Amino acid sequence: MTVLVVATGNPGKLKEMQSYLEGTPWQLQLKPPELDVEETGATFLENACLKASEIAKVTGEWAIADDSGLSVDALDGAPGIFSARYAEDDGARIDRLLMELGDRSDRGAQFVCAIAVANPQGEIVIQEEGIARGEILRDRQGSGGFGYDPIFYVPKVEKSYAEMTPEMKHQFSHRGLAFELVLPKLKLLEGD
Ligand code: ITT
Repeated sequence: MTVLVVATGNPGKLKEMQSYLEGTPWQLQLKPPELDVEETGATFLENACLKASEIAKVTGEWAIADDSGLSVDALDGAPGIFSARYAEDDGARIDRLLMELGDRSDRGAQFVCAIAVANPQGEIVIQEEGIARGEILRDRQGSGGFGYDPIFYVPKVEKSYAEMTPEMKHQFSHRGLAFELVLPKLKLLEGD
C-alpha cells in the first residue's frame, strides 16, 4: 500500500478527509505536527497546491491537501482565503462574520474547497475544486461539524452544516463535492 500524507493541521477537516478516503487503497498518514506551510497563494487552489507540494517534498511521500473557506457575497467575498486568519478561534471567527454582516438582507455565501495531490517529488498530479452555495444565518444553529458550520445554511435541505449528519454533509458540502472529483483520479493513480 502506498502512503498518502493528509496535509492538514485542522482536526475538523482531517476527520472529514479521512472518512472520504476510507476504503481507498492508500495508507493514510498524519502530517508531522511541526510542519506548517505558509499560505502565500492568491487562490484556494494555489494554497492547496503549495501545501500538498511542500509536505510531499519534506516527507518524501504522496500528500493530499485541502484549502478551503467561506466567501460572503455582501462582504465582497471575505473572508475567503483568509477564513482561518479572520480571528483567533472558531467562535471568534463566527462572531466577527456575524458582526461584519450585521442585519443585511443579502446573506448569500459560498464555501469553496480546493484539493491538491502531490507525488513524492512535490509535483501536483491532481487539483480539483468544489463549491457549495448557501446563506449566512443570523444566529448559530446546530452543534455538529466544525469551523463556520453553525452559521452556514443550505436552503435545499433546510439545515445548517452543523445540523447535518456526516453523510449529508458529504453529499451537499464543498469538500464532499471536491472529493467526488478527486476520488476517481486517486483510484487511477493507485493503479499506476
Ligand atoms: P490546514 O491549512 O492545516 O489544512 P486551516 O484550518 O488553516 O488548516 P484553511 O487555511 O484551509 O485551513 O482554512 C479554512 C478555514 O475555513 C478554517 O477556518 C476552517 O475552519 C473553515 N472551514 C473550511 N471548511 C469548513 C467546513 O466544512 N465547515 C466549516 N468551516 C470550514
